[in-house]
Amino acid sequence: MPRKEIEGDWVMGWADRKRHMLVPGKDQHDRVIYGRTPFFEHEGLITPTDATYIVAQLQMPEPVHPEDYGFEVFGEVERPATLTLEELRRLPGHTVRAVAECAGNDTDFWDYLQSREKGGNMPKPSYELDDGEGFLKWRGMADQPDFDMAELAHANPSTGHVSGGEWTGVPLREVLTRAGVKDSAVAVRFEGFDEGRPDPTTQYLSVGRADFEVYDPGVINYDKGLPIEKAMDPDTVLAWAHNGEWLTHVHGAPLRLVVPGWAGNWWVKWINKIEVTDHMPDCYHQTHYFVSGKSPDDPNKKPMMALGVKTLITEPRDDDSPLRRGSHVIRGLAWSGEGAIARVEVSTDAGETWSDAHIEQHGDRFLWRRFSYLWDVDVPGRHTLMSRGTDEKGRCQPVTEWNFQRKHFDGIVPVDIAIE
Ligand SMILES: Nc1nc2c(c(=O)[nH]1)N[C@H]1C(S)=C(S)[C@@H](COP(=O)(O)O)O[C@H]1N2
Ligand SMILES: [Mo]
Repeated sequence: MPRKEIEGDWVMGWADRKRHMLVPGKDQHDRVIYGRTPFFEHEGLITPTDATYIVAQLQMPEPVHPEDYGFEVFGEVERPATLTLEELRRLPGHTVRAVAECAGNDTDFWDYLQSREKGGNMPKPSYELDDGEGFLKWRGMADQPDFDMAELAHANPSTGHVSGGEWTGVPLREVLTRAGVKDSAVAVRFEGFDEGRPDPTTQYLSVGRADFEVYDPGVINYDKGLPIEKAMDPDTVLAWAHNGEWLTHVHGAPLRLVVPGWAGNWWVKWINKIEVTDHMPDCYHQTHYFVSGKSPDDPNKKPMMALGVKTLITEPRDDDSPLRRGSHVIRGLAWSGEGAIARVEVSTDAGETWSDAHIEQHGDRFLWRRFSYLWDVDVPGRHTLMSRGTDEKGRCQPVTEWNFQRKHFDGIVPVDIAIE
């Protein structure tokens, strides 16, 4: 195994190990707007803030000073109100630890697993962090006259859009209850103060082709309409703090929504308005973008919500090969969108047989669990390692069906190890 670099920054005057940070992707104004998490370096469950992935669909808005900040609560409520951060902070608080995963995380693995099953030769998508340049290359490309989809296809690595975090704020239901939600409430629409026209390139990239019409809503504010049941869940939080510190601007300061178990796009950042509605609102990123279905013109497209069940082997990795005969630890992370992980199994023979792994249990339903398995191997040659998770609801990996946008990937990704 190559020796890992341990020299890093000087912290409080002393040499330290290397700190793992995301590699930021910047927009044309040099604002950090995108970044992937180096989760292979995780030794615990909480992703440090500087390593937490970043996605902004429209633009990076101008920051709002917390003292100038307020948001409106209106619609199907008895007492519409404008709340400041100070007022919000007087309500009974709540801290939730949860995995945040972008719906598009690992999207290229849909194709990889299909190719592998058919004996094809698509290379395994890389988990390596890039320099953030790939992101810049495709942004806005669909609006260029010489736009070429083939060139674009795998322009941007899809991995690393997942982090574990601790979020502190107030349960959304505290705010809704105080405002007097009416029985007619069906959804709660959150609107961010970021605005822009959704880049059609995003959808071409997601689907993998460009021979269909992308719905163009024009300039919009980012918004989502959360169904009232999930809005009233005690773990759905309006958060102003992240990992023990004030929320940073890129992650949605002064206030963002935290929806444990549901894909990142529900976690609306930079909240400006909270509108209780008596119908499901037609939000671009809900009705047109983060949807399941068989094709772009499938009449049965549906908004995607909870994540499936997922495990990821973080150790060993394909490029650790060859390993010596003997005893090796297989280690990884497991999470689910509908509750705690109850079981993780590991296979060292490409899925022929499975054995239970050790799970580091804890009390946070929506935070990932570390698992490990001691692998004794004395047969040289190629070995294929796999892991699969089961959650407390009995859902077993993989859960999510293939969909044309290739969102919510939760397939079993094999790790190929050569033993010498
Ligand atoms: N206002 C607003 N909220 C947003 C977005 C956005 O573009 N604007 N992007 C969403 C998406 S797609 C994801 S994956 C998460 C990313 O959150 P993070 O950048 O804090 O990791 O924020 C969500 N909330
Ligand atoms: Mo996302």
